[in-house]
Amino acid sequence: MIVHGVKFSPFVAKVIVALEEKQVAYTVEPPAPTLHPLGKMPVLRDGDVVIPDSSAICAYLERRFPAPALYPDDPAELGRALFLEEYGDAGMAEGWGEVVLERIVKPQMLGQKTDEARLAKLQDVVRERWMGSPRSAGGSPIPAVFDYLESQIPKDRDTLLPRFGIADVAIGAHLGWLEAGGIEIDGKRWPRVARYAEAIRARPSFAAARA
Ligand SMILES: N[C@@H](CCC(=O)N[C@@H](CS)C(=O)NCC(=O)O)C(=O)O
Repeated sequence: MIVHGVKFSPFVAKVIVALEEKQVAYTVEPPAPTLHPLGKMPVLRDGDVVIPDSSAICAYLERRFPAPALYPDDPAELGRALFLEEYGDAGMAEGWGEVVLERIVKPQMLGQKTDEARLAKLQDVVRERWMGSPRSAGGSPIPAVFDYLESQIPKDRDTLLPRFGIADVAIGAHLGWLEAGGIEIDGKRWPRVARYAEAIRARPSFAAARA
């Protein structure tokens, strides 16, 4: 099993966490943009099988290695888990790619200087989405990411659904943007998010995705 990508991408982290949870052996190799029709990472190679996209890969891994299950059997729980995965991949990830490009990729990988003024504007945009009063593309008020997550994380459990699964894989991975962007969770305002983020970060599969 080969995962093409770099570990600091939360989308790559999703795949690594799923492989770790299922105890499948894998290696991480450099991004392979020619294997992805959108030039993105991750891409999974399993012999002759090539799968782009973290969600497609995780669903593939579930069928290929059914235990332990990461997707609920119950239809309502499955619907909720898949929405939370999509919320992470779309709602949480939005805007971060450019922040990481300016803050990390340019100086550390491309040998280019960070455009500090551009970075500050990009960071304001993600702060507004995560902690402010954001609106949808159509102008409707929507909950800030931290407010929505606070409403979804149970008071007394460190998994979103009764059992650890794809929702935690995705939401946990996308909480990883915070580190890349230099944003801390205010535990007084969002106590459940702060507790959940700490618990998920300590899980061995997530530690392996960072190592
Ligand atoms: N929907 C895709 C999103 C993947 C994605 O956006 N990956 C980013 C890295 S975080 C990427 O490859 N960006 C490079 C590019 O777009 O050229 C997935 O779930 O895998």
